[in-house]
Amino acid sequence: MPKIESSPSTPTDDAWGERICLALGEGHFELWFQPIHRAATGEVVHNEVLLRLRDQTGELIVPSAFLPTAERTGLVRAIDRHVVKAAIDRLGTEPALRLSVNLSGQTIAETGFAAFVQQALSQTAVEAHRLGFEVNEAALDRPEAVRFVAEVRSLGCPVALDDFGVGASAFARLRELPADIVKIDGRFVRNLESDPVNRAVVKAINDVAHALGKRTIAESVENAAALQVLRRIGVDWVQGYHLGKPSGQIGRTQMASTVALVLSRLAAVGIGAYLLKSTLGIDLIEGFHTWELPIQLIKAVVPIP
Ligand code: G
Ligand code: MN
Repeated sequence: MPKIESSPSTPTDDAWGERICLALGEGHFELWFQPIHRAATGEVVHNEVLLRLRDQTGELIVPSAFLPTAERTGLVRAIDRHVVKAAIDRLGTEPALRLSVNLSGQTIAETGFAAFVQQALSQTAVEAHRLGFEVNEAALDRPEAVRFVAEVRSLGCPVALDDFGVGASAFARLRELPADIVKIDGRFVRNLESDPVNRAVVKAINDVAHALGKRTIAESVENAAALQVLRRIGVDWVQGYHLGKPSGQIGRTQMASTVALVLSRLAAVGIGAYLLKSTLGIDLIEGFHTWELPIQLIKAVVPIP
């Protein structure tokens, strides 16, 4: 357990501090997961790790109950290390899985945390691109935090700016913020279908992020109408109760999305082959009508007699 910085603590902090130390020592923290889907196809691209504390009565406690104490006492750094280690262990057992882990400002400003990540990855031989991090813009006010982000990005870990749009940052700052992904804050997304101002905000963030070469995620997608609007705007990925609630199980691509994905890829191949033949006269398979290609491909995938 790392040395904890002392700061004025309250009786509530003392009680929660003890519970947190006990939970770390005895394994009472659980990783929960919420899937992030490709907006166009519904396919699950990765899962966000969300922490839960299981108390002695079996009740689940959400981070908003214990994080304020953890932040005040510095225990949040031990919690973040625990979560990163547990996430990497999970990645080690599932080669196709990708996870993103939330980190606090204190953790990413800590000297040696990037080295901790690098060592934990190399011990388990997990590829860095499968472990992402989510940090908020306020955390990046400290130069040490910016250095951490540069270090893990150079290892290959994707970094997302969490809850973007509600902090103090202007678009001008987005250009300087070192991140691969922008997560559009859920407050702009929840009532998207009925609020034209929020639609304009989401479109603006999405356009600026794309112009800067970053991917976008809309958080808190709660209904089909909001998802429809996000697809029209061109947001890359979506997350929210409408698509998948946080759960103890990893979120996976549903069968219907898999079928939609296979069909859309087949259609793309068919259209590509048709364009090749009609514009360049290139026949992919001699004596074969290009319009037959999607049918043949479907037959290859689905066993039709
Ligand atoms: O700040 P961050 O994006 O890491 O917060 C994730 C939190 O948002 C989690 O606690 C999760 O339970 C919550 N959340 C996830 N999806 C939804 C949603 O569709 N609606 C609402 N209101 N909250 C959500
Ligand atoms: Mn997050």
